[in-house]
Amino acid sequence: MAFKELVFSGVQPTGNLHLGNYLGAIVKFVELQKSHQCIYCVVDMHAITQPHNPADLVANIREVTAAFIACGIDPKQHIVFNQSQVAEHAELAWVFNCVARMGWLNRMTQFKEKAGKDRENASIGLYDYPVLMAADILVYRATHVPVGEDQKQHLELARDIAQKFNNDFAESIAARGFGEGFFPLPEPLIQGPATRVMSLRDGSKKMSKSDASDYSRINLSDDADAIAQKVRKAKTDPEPLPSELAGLDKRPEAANLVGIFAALNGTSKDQVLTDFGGGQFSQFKAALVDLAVAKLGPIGAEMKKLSADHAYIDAVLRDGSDRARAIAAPNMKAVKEIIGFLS
Ligand code: AQP
Repeated sequence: MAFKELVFSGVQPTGNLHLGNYLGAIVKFVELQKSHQCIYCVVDMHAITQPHNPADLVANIREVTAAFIACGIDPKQHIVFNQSQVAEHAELAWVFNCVARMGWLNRMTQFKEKAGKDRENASIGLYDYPVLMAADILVYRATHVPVGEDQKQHLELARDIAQKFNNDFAESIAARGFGEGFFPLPEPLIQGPATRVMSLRDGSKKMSKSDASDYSRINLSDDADAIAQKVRKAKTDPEPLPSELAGLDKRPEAANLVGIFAALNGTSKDQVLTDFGGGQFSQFKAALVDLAVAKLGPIGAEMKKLSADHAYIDAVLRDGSDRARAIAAPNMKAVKEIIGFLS
């Protein structure tokens, strides 16, 4: 069965929204609006899988929503909402809990990284996170999911869950006129020069919201001075920049900065090396500061302004939630019928 193309993706409101979230995900969200119908979600239910402060969570939900809009997402043409306002996410997640296998979840590397050594003490929600993520996507029967490289494994799990549901209930699905499968197998969209932006302090670690060092990341809320300081202090090596891509092998910090420059400038890493190869890092970093300030400065300013307008942001989320629910509810009703619930 051919599914109507629909884009879905989400960002957790866990604070410190950064350049990795922007280049790995949000820039693509903005681009896809031109060619697809899109649903962008502030995934607040994922944000409670680890200890959180309620007052910060409310502020962070508004901040991510403001960031979406400041970056160029149009909440009128597309859907912007927060996950917890659409109960069908949790409802479908329970059904998927009964479809997904323990063995599949035991392989998830993000849980291992986030739970660390104290796995016995991690929340069940953190372990189950990828199942809820599958429900987030599939409750809309979304076909395309723009994400950073770190979410690839979770997307594969979502595909496995969709496939198993389609197989397990094939007869019931066909009997209700849904052809061979009720759920599409969602395609990850992971492209471009910055699918995995690394920490500015350590090129082997992903840039992340939870890194204790603020110098490891550029926050979308950083002002020009903070951006300049962080880029200048970014770890590099003593060699000049190479003129060809192969010269970046085993130079993770240099490769990261070149990738960031390319993504911010809308060019390729090759082009960046053609322009800056052979030169010193100080020159390249000065150009990167100018570029980053020009691109991110206006976004940060707009984000702050919008975040403070609670009435506007809350109205956007309410309207988006109503429109999201209008798609999710009939899909969930069909799932209930397919699996044999009376509804
Ligand atoms: N460093 C990154 N490079 C490229 N893409 C990234 N993403 C996250 N970090 C990078 C992408 O941003 C989107 C939203 O991510 P998220 O908020 O749902 O969660 P996350 O991946 O857990 O983000 P963090 O910053 O890494 O948080 P912590 O520190 O809590 O682990 C996703 O599409 C993600 O791929």
